[in-house]
Amino acid sequence: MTDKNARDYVELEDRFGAHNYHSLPVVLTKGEGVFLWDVEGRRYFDFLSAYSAVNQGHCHPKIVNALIAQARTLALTSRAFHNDRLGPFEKYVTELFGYTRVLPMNSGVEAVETALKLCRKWAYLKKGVPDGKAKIVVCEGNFHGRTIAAISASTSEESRAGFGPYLPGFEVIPYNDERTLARACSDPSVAGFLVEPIQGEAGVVVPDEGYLRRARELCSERNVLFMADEIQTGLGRTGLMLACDHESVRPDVLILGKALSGGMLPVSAVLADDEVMLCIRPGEHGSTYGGNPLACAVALAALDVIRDEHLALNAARLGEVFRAGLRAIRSPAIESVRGKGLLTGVVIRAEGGKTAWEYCLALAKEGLLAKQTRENIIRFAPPLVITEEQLHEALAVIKNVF
Ligand code: IF1
Repeated sequence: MTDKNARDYVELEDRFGAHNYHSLPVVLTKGEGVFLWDVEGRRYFDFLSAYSAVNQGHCHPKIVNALIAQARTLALTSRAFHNDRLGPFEKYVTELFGYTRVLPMNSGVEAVETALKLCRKWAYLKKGVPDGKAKIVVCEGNFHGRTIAAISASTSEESRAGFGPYLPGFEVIPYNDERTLARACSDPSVAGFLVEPIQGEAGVVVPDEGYLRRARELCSERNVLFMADEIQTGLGRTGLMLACDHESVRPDVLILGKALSGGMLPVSAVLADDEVMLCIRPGEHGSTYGGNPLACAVALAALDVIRDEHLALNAARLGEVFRAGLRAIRSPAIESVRGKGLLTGVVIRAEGGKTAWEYCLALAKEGLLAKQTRENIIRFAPPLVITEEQLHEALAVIKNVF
C-alpha cells in the first residue's frame, strides 16, 4: 500500500500533468467487475465504465489471463512480419460481425481516421470522385475523437477553438434529419456519411426510430458509404451487439474501439468488405502497434466474454429496469431520462438546484461514479456484467442523492 492520500495524487497530476482534464476528485486504485476502489479504500459503483470501454467489467479474469499469457509469450512484432495472433483475431472478428475484412488500429480516433482515409480512397478508385474533391458528411454534435481530422469534423467550440487551420472536406448537417442528408448525398463528390448511431458526447441523443434505416437507404441510393462510429455504442452497450442492429442496418464501414479490449489496452478496428477495404494497398496505411499479438489475444478474449456472458442481452433487460427506476424517482431535478440498453442520459433541470457536475460530486460521495456531459446531462453506463441486485442497489444510491 501507499502512504499517500488522495490529495497528494491530485496534486501530483496538477503539478506535473498537462491540464487537459477536469476530473472528479476521486483517486482510484483498484477495480473488479462493476466496482472501483479509491486510495482510501472506499468502494464505488462504476457508472461510467471508462466511457463504455469496460463493458466486460473491470479486470475480467478471462481477459486478464489472456493478457498475461500473451504478454509472457510475445507482445509486439510490428507488421513488418506476420504473427500467429493476428490472423485468428481477424477471422473471429470478421465472422462475428459479418464483414470480409478488418483493419486493426489502437485508439478509437485512429480507427475513425482509418475509416476516413478508406472512404476517400474508395471515392477516387471506385466512385469516380475527382482527386482531392471527396467530401464526408458528418452530424452536428458529433464526437469522433481528438485528432485534427476529428475536430475539423466537430461542431464543439471547446474541442475546436484555437486548433486551426482545420481540415477541409467535411460537410456538417443536423443529426436525426434525413432531409438534409438526402440533399447532402445528392452531391456526387460526397463519398461517405460518418455517424454515431446514438450520439454519446452530445448527451446520449437517440435518433428517431427509422432514421438510421432511412440514412442507410439514402447512402445506398447515392453510392455513399455509410460509416458507423460504434466505438461507444457497439459491443453490447445498447442491448444488441451493435446499435445499428436495432434497425437492422449494416454499415459499409464499421468502426469499433473501447470495449474491444475490455479496458486492457487501446484496441480499435475498422471492418468493411473487399470492395472498400482492398482500396488501401500495402504501404498506404498502418500503425506500429496495430494488430499486435497482445492486442489480438486480448480482443479475442474480450469479444468471447461479451458473447459467452450474453452481455448485450443483460444490457437490454437491465437498461429497461434502470430507466424505469430512474423515472420512478420523480425528482423535480430530473427533466428527462433517455437511452438504450445500459447507455442512459439523465437531463438535469437547469433552473435552481444543483448542476449535473454537482450531482456527480454528490453521487461520488455516496459511492457511485458517473460523469456529466454537456453541462446538464449525466451519463449512466455501468459495466454490462452488472446484476439486477447491484442495479437496484445503485438505483437506491441515485434516488438518495436526488
Ligand atoms: C476523452 C466523450 C465519450 C467516441 C466516439 C470516437 C472516440 C470516442 C463515438 C475516440 C471517444 C471518449 C474519449 C474521452 C471521452 C469520451 C467521450 F464524452 F468525449 F464523448 F465516450 F462519450 N468515437 N470518446 O465516444 O476514441 O480515441 O478516445 O479511443 O477523454 O476524450 P479514443
